[in-house]
Amino acid sequence: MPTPLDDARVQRELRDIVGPTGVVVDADLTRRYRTDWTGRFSADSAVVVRPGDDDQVAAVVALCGEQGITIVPQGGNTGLVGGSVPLHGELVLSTERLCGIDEVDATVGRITAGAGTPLASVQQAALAAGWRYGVDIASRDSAAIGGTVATNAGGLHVLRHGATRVNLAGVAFVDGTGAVHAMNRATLRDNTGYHLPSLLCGSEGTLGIITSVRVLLVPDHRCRTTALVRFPDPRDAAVAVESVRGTLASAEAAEVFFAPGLELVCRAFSLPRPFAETDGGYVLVEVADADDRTESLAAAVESMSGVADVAVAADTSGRERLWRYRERHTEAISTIGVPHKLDIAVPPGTLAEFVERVPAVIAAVDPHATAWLFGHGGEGAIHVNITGPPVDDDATDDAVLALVTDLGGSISAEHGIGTAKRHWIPRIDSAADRTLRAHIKAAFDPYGIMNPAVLVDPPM
Ligand code: FAD
Ligand code: 2HG
Ligand code: ZN
Repeated sequence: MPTPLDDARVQRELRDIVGPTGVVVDADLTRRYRTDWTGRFSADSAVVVRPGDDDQVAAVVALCGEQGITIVPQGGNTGLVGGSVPLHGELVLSTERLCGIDEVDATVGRITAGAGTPLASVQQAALAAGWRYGVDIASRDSAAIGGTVATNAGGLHVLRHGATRVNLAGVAFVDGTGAVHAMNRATLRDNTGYHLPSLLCGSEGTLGIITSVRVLLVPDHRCRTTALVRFPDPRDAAVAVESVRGTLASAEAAEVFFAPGLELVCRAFSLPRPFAETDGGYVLVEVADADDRTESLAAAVESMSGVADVAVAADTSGRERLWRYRERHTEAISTIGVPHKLDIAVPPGTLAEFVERVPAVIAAVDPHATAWLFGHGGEGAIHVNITGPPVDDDATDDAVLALVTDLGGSISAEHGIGTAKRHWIPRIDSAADRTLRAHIKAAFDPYGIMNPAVLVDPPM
């Protein structure tokens, strides 16, 4: 069925706002904007609009409001929950031209950047100023800083520095009516009522379009040591990774993965096995401080039960060699098929039980499915990737999420709800919670045009 976006007059008006190269409709050129990173979520066609400044964003949103055109904001399109692609004929509003570091304050440790700036550029600007940005994810080269705010990205250093919301000092954004809001206070403290940047953080494009971001930086601790520890019994690995938070104040990462994932990574990227024996579970711990904390790391590993092998590195290339076994899981899994991705968390003390039970829960629904487990075990957050089931068959996903909720866990610890998990919102939120979410959305987006298929379910 034709939509207002197919109307030549509307496309002309969009070109008038963003310039002739700012609107992309050619099927080959739009492919990368309309298929998600995993290949699981894809649209047949798209109109992509690339504004170059806040006023252009505001004018595009206002036009969409008038015409009843829905919008999917898009940064680097590395999101893993189907929230960044136009699955229902939405206009794709790409932030890629809102790119660049606007301000680096090396005295207090603060950076302001356009929403489309790659996360890696923000990280590099922080290092060049003698600081570090506390958020790091493996998609750093492609993910945009605005996208990391919109998803409240977590990643590898949440244990020490928190997820994006904790590191966020301000945003500029355009709401669903086309009004521009600059929430970038110059002060380091701000307690003037509702903290709207925090609300925009994790909103997944449902409240407005973030056009600029200000983040706070953390000290650049140069003394770093990484240990990779193998446990023949996977349950020991799950218990050990959870213990790091309480035993090692200088820990910046506590990650976990298991033998099948390690084997897949080694096979996919022709890497040597880290140890002669490979069965069981692995914990990767990194400490960072102004002084060398290798001894505390050694003491923490010593206190873990069931350790069989340990590899330690304090130099950059050695640490990277250990990290790749963990970081390359996502890419390795994509070499064998289109995965179903879950990013759950379970309450402290239940990770070992979850890890033990989840393969059988998946097998009971689909005996041919394979589960891949890895993630941020230090916070009880685990990625369950499932290969085998057809892309549109949610049965195994639902079985895992049912186990998670039975254990009192969270159905999203990092990646958000998107379209993939939206059908779970009525199962986890009360009617009162859902009404409140719908009211918040309506306050920012009264015409209901901002990513309407994502996160917030329609008012009851
Ligand atoms: P997109 O994919 O473009 O968009 C994601 C969502 O945010 C969509 O709902 C979109 O509408 C919305 N959005 C994007 N930009 C804006 C904006 N400017 N204003 C309003 N809404 C917007 N995530 C983690 O949390 N931790 C990880 O460790 C991690 N590792 C990853 C590793 C790999 C290899 C990959 C492929 C992904 C990983 N991710 C991780 C997921 C993903 O990179 C993050 O969710 C990231 O924050 C998304 O940023 P993006 O710019 O690509 O956003
Ligand atoms: C990670 O921690 C990312 O590596 C991606 O959040 C997880 O691929 C995934 O499921
Ligand atoms: Zn993750």
